[in-house]
Amino acid sequence: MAVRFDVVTLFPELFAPFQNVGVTRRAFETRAVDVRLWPLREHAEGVYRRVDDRPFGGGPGMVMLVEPLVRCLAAIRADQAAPASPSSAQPPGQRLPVIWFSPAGQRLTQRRVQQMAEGPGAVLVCGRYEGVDQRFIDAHVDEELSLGDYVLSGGELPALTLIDAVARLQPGVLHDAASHEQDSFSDGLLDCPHYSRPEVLPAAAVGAEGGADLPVPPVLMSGHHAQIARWRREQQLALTARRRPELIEAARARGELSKKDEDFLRGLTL
Ligand code: 4FN
Repeated sequence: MAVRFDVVTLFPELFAPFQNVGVTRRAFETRAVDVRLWPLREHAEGVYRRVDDRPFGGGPGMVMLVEPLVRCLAAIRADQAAPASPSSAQPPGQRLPVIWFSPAGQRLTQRRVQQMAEGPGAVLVCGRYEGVDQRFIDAHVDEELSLGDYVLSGGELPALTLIDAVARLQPGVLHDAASHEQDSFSDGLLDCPHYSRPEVLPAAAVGAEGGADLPVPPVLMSGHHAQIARWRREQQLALTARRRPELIEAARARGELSKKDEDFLRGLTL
């Protein structure tokens, strides 16, 4: 089933470029991911087409108004029930959840991305200014998602992040299916280091004139597939244990560390 994203935003032009480049382009071309942009300003009224106003109680900044958002959401619901362009009618009774991006939300995880990649999609509401009138969130938002703890100027980049992460999981988007499984994080560990040509990099190529040349780790040139797989696994384990020990703990809790892995980790000096 296609994954449909209805995106409510004051800046729809931010979304177009992402649909035309890279591995995710195929997901949009094949309509495996169907992004529909809903420019919020079109649902504003009056000569000034206001979408924001000053906060009651005072204070700096502006707040997004409920009413344009509610009118926009009604238009989305109508289109989901009887789409102007086909292929994305929701099965009757399906109501795509409304997601609001904010630092108050649950952190977006690969697990949630995988769930979303299986469909049917969501309405993504992108905030601007200081945020939205709380009554919109209370009445219409099903889920709040956050990318992390920093100040952003809007929810568009979080929405694009989610769309990108979902798009690349669609069947046929990554070149080989193995890319999925070997992905860092499909096994919950950080990725191993990668190397390509040349086999020996002259020191001068990295600006270290007179220093030692830089060979690729010899095991990768050995042609010994089992040893290569073990080396990569151990590189993953070592990097993850040092940088993101909580991910080792989580993998252990899921029963994903072998006896060999545990022995390796025990011998590791952090
Ligand atoms: N940000 C914090 C505290 C208070 C406000 C903000 C903030 C954009 C609409 C929300 C930010 C970060 C990660 C959405 C930040 C995210 C946003 C996100 C976001 C405009 C209102 C706002 C976390 C630093 C304590 C602005 C921190 N993931 N307000 O950034 O939407 O999704």
